[in-house]
Amino acid sequence: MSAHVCYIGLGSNLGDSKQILRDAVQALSQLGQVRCSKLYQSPPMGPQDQPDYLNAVVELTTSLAPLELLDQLQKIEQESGRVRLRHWGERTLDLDLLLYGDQVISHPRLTVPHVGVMLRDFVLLPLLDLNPNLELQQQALAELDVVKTSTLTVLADETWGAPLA
Ligand code: PH2
Ligand code: MG
Ligand code: MG
Repeated sequence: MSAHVCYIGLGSNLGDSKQILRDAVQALSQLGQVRCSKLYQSPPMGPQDQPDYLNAVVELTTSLAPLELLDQLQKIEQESGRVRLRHWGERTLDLDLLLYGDQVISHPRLTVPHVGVMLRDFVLLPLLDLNPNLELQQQALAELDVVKTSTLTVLADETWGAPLA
């Protein structure tokens, strides 16, 4: 079965977010080969009366089909004890399938590329850590204004997700 290079957005702003994201990287590594972006702190998009988020992106090379992968992502979210209090509000773990190879998917359960990819600095900066030349709809992501003007805080380099020795 052929492998696909996918990108998954990770976010958390409830609980021990760094440990929750680290555990998520370990769980994702059971699904294929992983590479981690840097770890970022970002102000909340949506309701402002919620804590800052930790955000990162994982590159996953997997032979799972898109909906199989989505099932696994939702399972990891649930197993992390996911709590989601309101739309665009605080949550313990959010795993978003951002890109699946260069496929365009429009399905009741899954839209790929993810609607937020071109718009959100907390997705774009970590994506560019992993693939600085990434293009979407013939647009180099590194050239987007939202990237050039971003003020996200880098909390840790690419080694943050590696298992502790
Ligand atoms: N996720 C949300 C809502 N708002 N804000 C930031 N900075 N990062 C997120 O991952 C995020 C958010 C719901 O998924
Ligand atoms: Mg999300
Ligand atoms: Mg989500």
